[in-house]
Amino acid sequence: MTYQNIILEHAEPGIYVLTVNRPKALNALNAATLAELADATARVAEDPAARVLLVTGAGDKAFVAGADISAMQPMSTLEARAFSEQGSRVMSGIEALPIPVIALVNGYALGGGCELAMACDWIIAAEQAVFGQPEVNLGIPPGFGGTQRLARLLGRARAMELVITGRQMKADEALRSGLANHVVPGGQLMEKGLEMARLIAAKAPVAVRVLKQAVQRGLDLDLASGCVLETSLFALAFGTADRKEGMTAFLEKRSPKFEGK
Ligand code: DAK
Repeated sequence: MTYQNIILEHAEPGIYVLTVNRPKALNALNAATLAELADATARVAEDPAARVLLVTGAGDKAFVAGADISAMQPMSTLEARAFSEQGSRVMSGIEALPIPVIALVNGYALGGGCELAMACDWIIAAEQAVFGQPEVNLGIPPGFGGTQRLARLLGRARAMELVITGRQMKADEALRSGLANHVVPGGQLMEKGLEMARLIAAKAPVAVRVLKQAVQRGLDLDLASGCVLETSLFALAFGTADRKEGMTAFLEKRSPKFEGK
């Protein structure tokens, strides 16, 4: 598939950058863009050498300003349902990638944009980033998982307030409320993302994948079951050559060289 609305770059070994690229519509998500995002996600998932995916928006104004309102306005209920399912599948596909996915939120992340950012494993925001679920102002609820992921990330009361009032939240509030992990000046966003991606890419790849699974799957389990899951994943990682290398390097007082085996 050739892309018209997104850019997928292999920026550095193991590091992919996915950019939603419709700056004239503030990178709003229409069906074609969602289809391209699904394709790009599958391509990254199929690359065994992939270590980290960074997701961002083109231009300095928007990450993604939401689902495309002009595409949604004439939809029938059934078409809207299919659109919502398509969007939800894309968000779940990103969430299910075996490698860490970091959202670099460079501007407006509203509606489907906030949902896309929340489907990533964590968010680094530019100072000018603005988050929100303003769908209520259009007479609809969020349709790509927003009510569910926001409540899980921020807790019931904060999420409820945001989706019901539709108010916008600036980067400093996103940081305070736990939606964003870091806030940096806009010009430093990509460098900060790459810096973190390089750090992750240098870790033992199997351990990183196992850690993502342990935290993500464990949150859906009770504590005892989560600890059983952790033990299984621990044993899996313990059997790798990288585990031997990591421990040997520590004892030999040198840096480990991990190979993903
Ligand atoms: N869709 C389409 N075009 C958009 C857009 C969007 N979400 N956001 C902005 N644009 C377009 C504008 O129409 C404008 O186009 P032109 O007039 O230049 O052709 C261009 O981008 C620049 O936007 P503005 O002129 O408005 O720029 P401003 O700086 O004045 O304002 C803004 C920036 C982000 C505050 C404003 O554009 C805005 O409020 N945008 C809409 C934000 C929003 O409401 N987002 C949520 C979208 S709804 C469901 C399925 C899916 C969903 C829900 C339910 N089911 C089936 C149940 C998902 C819903 C959403 O995400």
